[in-house]
Amino acid sequence: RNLSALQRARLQYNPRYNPVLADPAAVVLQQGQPTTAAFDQDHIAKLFPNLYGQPSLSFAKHVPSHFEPKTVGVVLSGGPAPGGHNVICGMFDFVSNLNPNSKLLGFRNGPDGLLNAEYVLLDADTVALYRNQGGFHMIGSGRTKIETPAQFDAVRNTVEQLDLDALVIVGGDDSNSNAMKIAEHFKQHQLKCCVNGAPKTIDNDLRNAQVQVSFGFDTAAKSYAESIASLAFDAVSARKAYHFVRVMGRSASHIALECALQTHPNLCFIGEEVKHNSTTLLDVVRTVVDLIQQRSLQGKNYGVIVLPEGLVEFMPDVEALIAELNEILAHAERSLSRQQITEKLNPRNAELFRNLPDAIANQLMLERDPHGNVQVAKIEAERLLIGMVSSRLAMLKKEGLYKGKFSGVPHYLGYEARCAMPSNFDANYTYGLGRVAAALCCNGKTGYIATLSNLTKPAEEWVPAGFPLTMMMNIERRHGKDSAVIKKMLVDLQGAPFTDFALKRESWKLNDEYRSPGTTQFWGPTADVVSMSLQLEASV
Ligand code: FBP
Repeated sequence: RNLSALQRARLQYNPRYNPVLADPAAVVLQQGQPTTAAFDQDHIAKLFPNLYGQPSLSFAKHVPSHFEPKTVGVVLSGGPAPGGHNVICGMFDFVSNLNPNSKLLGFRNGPDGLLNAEYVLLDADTVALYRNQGGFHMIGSGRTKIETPAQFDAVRNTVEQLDLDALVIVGGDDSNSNAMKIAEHFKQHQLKCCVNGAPKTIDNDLRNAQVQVSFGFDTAAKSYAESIASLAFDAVSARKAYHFVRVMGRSASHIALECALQTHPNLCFIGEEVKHNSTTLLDVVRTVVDLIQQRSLQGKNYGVIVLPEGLVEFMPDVEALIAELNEILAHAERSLSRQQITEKLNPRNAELFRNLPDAIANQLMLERDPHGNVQVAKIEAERLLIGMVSSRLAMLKKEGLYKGKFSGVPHYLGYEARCAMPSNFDANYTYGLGRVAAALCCNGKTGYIATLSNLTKPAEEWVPAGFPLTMMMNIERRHGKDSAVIKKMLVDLQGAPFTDFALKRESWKLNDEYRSPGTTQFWGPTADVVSMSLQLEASV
């Protein structure tokens, strides 16, 4: 096969994990205290009458016992994240070690595979091709949401038809919330099939007291930070342009924050702070213009500015516009022109919408994803800012208040990192999560998420556990209905990573303190260095 030297070398890498997970037949799960939910306990208890309140589970080693062969399914759900293949490898090794007659079925293209019983039997030769490799293409992924009674019935049919003992859903907060609903549904229908989840998303917002990090974040942030540092050094070398870099991260700015900690850009917006301070689009533009004016007084007509892709939704004026657009678009029976939409908006939103460049207005009108999210990946906020900053600087120039030269170069760092080759951290983390998820399944546990904690220590000391998904849930309004979902974790403005950033950022504005973390390393002294966010969080 046409593999690069690095791909071949990574195929040989043996992920490291806690020895407690080494012999599948010797793993025992010890029950902790009964649990409740993050919020809205009574409501959630009513929605999950069969599974609410299950105990947390810790892992220990015992005398090995005999296990009958198991048939386990796996689904990759949502956007790809580095390490997905290793979850499957970890599961495969665990179930086939437990009993060589066990089977692992990979459902094709996300939840659709479950609905349509489209799957592939994963054998040792297939799995061997994907060890420590980026991408989700071993079985594919998808964003279909399982929500209607007919869809739940279809999933049940598939599981019964294939006589599945267990199913693992690898996904973000929405997919894991769905895993819990499927687990409850199966229990209610007295199916033997267990359903458990694994925490995936580069956005790192599936996080809480139990889940220390979601997989893929470490690699994706490293990959973006490498590019941002290169752009920063390009800026200071060529001295002629401002690079406006939008990075992925839909509802939370964890990626932007980590990239800022790694690279020290002149400016980085954190969506959660923008929201907290009620910073409007015009305020954001003014902040950028001030920076450019100040730097030009020092002869610096260049720089690097980082923004999270979710920024548009955090600015209260744009957020209000998007909320009203969501309503209008959800209830529209046919497609509406920009003019027709403008007429339906309240006067304040209409004015903002009218003043937006055509490209951005069109991007805001795009269809929402199956979970009701605005597709912020397609909203070119960096171009919007460059346009608005440029007009304001032109005005200031006329008034004699700005004498510099401005050239803004837009960049979007998004999809290129979601399938990057997983860092050692993500390779170890996902392989371990796969083994933990398989252990939960093979020991008859259902409605749990697989976790590993103590992640700033060597991988052999990471602590495996299973926590009931209901523990992380609250009630949120989705599509006009109350729904039990896992609470997303946004950037905590009191937390250690943001505090560290807030202390240092003033000095990055005018001084060029750019920092290069370099390319993700797989060997050598820096190969196992974890994200700064994780290090800072663990240090408190
Ligand atoms: P997940 O939450 O499914 O992991 O996806 C997150 C993400 O990568 C966001 O950062 C981004 O906005 C979005 O996916 C893009 O989604 P799509 O692939 O549907 O364009």
